[in-house]
Amino acid sequence: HYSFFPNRPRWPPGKSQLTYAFEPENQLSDVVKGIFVKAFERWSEVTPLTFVETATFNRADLRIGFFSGDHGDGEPFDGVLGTLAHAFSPPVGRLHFDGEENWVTDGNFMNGSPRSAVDLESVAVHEIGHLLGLGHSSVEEAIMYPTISSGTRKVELANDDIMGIQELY
Ligand code: TQI
Ligand code: ZN
Ligand code: ZN
Repeated sequence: HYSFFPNRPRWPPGKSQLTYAFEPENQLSDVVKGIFVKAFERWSEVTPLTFVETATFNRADLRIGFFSGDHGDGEPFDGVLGTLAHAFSPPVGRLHFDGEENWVTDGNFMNGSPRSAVDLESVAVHEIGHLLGLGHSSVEEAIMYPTISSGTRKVELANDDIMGIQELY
């Protein structure tokens, strides 16, 4: 079953359009940015929320970046595997990915791909759930279930995720 953060933080009811921006120093490719478009779509399909990219990083509601090790927010990353990413609950909107992971961005887990490969879209859909106010779920099929096997792709919301997000928005 789905859960929320303590005190149920959420984006305010009058604010259905959320802007997002990428850390300019990361110089992310269009392929990576396109993965975020798809990940946001999973949630906008089932809520009144819309997500629009903006160029002004400092004014965006949701700020996305890749960082290694200590990056100044008291939650350092730990290299390959372990922590993959973290997101802050509303109204903070920071979404950080561990730059040292072997991120898979082509959706292909071929034989022989490294055991440490992590599917970026799967992690992005999960972290956006946190950004919007969802905690973890006890339902194994749910995007918000707290573990995923390395080399696995899980990008479709389960009914449990949909019921949770629709209770908030
Ligand atoms: N990062 C954890 C996560 O996002 C951070 C975390 C730990 C957390 N406890 C929390 C966030 C409680 C909110 C509330 O869950 S992670 C997965 C999964 C991680 C893990 O790097 O371990 C995914 C990030 F579910 F697969 F294990 C993304 Cl998809
Ligand atoms: Zn961080
Ligand atoms: Zn999580």
